[in-house]
Amino acid sequence: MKLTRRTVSIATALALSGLAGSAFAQTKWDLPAAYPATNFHTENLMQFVADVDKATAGKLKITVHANASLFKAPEIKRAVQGGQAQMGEILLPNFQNEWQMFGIDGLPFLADSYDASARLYKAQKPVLEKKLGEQGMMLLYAVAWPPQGIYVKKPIASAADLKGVKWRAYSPATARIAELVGAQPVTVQAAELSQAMATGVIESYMSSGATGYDTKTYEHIKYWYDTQAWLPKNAVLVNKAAFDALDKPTQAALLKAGADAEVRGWAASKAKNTEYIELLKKNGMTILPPSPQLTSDMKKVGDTMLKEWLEKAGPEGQAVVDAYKKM
Ligand code: PCA
Repeated sequence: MKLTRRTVSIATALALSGLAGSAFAQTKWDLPAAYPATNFHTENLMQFVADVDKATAGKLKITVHANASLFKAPEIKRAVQGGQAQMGEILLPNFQNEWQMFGIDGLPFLADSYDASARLYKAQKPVLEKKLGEQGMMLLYAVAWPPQGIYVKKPIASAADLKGVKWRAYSPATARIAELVGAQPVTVQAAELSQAMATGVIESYMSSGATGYDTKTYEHIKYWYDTQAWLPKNAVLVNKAAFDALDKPTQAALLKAGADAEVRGWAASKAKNTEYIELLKKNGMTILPPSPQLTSDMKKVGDTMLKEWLEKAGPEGQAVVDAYKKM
């Protein structure tokens, strides 16, 4: 073929932009997530994906599979580890039984505000990154859910009022809370929560205003006690081999978009918390502060759980708690 001036100039342009040879080789990744498309974590993921698309000029296309449509919440971590998905979003405390440190942000009243939660993340992050690294993954970013309160059908004055109640758990820690207050735990992930309420499988649970709104909890449960007990985090993971297979500019674009998503996600969580609570009220839910008795009962539950956690987590856990308390 005789090279015209035009083909030469296109080839030169491609070479200069670093796209030669791979200009049409688009990389496609899947990103399973467990929460609905309208949830603020998922919206943040969509923005992240758009940012990556833009920064790589369409070279890395990531598809978000919301609402546990590709993998169920407890399966996402293993899918990323095994490379069935190149990325995934998990709820860290879901994996506490595998390694206690995954569950530190699921303990009641260890970190019960956005500021405390950000400090706990800082203390936890080095060991979290190390552990995920050993498992062939990278922590791209993590964002806290809004503070957790108690959804319950009837007004409660103390933890004793939760005895015998069918209680939805989403993690080992939320199941342990049920045991400690004498409720009956059933583990149900967010994607199945609406149905579990509709069929009467559960009548109470602890979670954020976000999940109460996402799942239309107000259609079944009328009270939410704003205990602000803990702020569990979602973490976005990347399979390390998939990351290593990307070219350097694409890797840099992914890391930059991830860092931006972390900042944006924490701000959205905070701002949306107020919005979600307003939306619950608008839909007929009564939002109440916990009574001093209920607060002190729940704090006692938290103390017991921290003690149990430290026993299992050992010196590594103690070191993270100590580092956090010094911050
Ligand atoms: N919503 C998720 C986890 C924490 C939260 O606020 C859920 O209830 O499943």
